[in-house]
Amino acid sequence: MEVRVLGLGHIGLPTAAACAARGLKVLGIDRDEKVIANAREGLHISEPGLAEAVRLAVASGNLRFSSKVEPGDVFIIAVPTPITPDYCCEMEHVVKAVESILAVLREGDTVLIESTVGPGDTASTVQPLLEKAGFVVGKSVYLAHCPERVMPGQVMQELVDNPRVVGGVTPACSVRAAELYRRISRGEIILTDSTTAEMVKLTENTFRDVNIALANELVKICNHLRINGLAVIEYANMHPRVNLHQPGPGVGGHCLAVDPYFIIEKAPELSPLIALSRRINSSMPSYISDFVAKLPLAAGATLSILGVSYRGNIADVRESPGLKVVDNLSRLGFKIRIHDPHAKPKGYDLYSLEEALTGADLAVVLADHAEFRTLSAKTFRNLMRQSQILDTKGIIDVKAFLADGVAVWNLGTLNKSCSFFPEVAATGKGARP
Ligand code: SAJ
Repeated sequence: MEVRVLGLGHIGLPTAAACAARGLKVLGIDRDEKVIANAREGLHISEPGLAEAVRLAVASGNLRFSSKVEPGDVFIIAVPTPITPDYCCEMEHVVKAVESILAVLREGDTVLIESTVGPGDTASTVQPLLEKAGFVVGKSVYLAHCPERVMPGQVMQELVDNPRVVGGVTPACSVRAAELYRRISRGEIILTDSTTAEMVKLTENTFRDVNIALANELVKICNHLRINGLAVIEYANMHPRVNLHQPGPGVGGHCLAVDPYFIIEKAPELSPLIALSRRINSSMPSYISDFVAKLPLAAGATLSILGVSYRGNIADVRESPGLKVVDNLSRLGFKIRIHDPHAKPKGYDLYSLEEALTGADLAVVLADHAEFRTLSAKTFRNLMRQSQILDTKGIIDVKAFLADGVAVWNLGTLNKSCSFFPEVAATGKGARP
């Protein structure tokens, strides 16, 4: 089976390496020569195990790279589908990628769309491109949507272990598409239609976005009621059928912060809950910066920002709520010193932990990197001018820090007078992010 992977990004490159590791002959294709040069080293994406997997695949002779499409048996489309300014799914890259294979497509070939698209898009946008080129989809070529569902940071393992939903535009397409996934996946392979597969993917991320919006709304309500919202969530999650997610500074990344809009686009009148959840999560950076603005800090005080990637332990800053908080705080006139052991956002100055904390008036934790979980109260106390922390990710042991002379707010205690037992500030452990 000769596989062609179009788009060597966060999904395409790991997928190409995973296919090659299973003995398939793979050509990774990208129109950007720089991406191809980097891909050979497995370097342009920071993902544990990826560089090594690419190196091994290239050394085995199973993985090659090119900017030109070649004939093959299976074409995997893994190009970006950004969101347009009016919150729709931008299909331009998918269309161009599919058009680029038409000249080499042969009878019996399979085209797999892994890019996240709106419900119905594979059948309404991609199928006509193949038909216009003279193919009969489901007979002379096969077309399916098989969404990627891997978590950044554990992509190499999840690519192989996660179940795959294979949605053909005809039943024959599903059967053909499943052949590839049976070769590379240990997870269950579920056969369905393409619109269902598209909706499954979007539903997974929308479920998380709506759940997180509820958690964020709950902490706002609890701060208003002067009770600890993190404790409420932690204790409620002890019920066997409750699974509230973790409140935080907002929702980032290119999945949860984007995918719900692709559902709204197709049924705006029917999706008020999904739309409202997006608005609630998008309001969180301002909720955090408004709180900081109300603290008795001197004008131009120095804030030490711990973590700006959109999620813990990764370098990705796409749609990062942490950076939105930083931008708000800069506009308010605070001096900002960012420390992030993973991310290197363009246009922002970065500092070592010591530089960031020395002389600072408030530390703001905006990403739950593992490195921050082991910091001691002493580090903050010794370096900061005023040793106080706003922990938006619920990772600081409030009780221990308070006992060690460091003031801590978290999302459960933004209304400081709320704590009935100030030391019982929940850790957020009960939430299952
Ligand atoms: N977040 C919270 N509270 C939580 C969980 C997450 O505020 O309880 C925030 C994170 O901090 C982050 C954002 O939400 O800013 C997104 O985080 P995430 O943990 O959902 O991770 P993603 O977006 O990197 O990956 C998701 C995953 N989807 C699901 O778990 C259903 C992943 O499996 C998908 O492959 C990926 O989206 C994708 O590509 O669609």
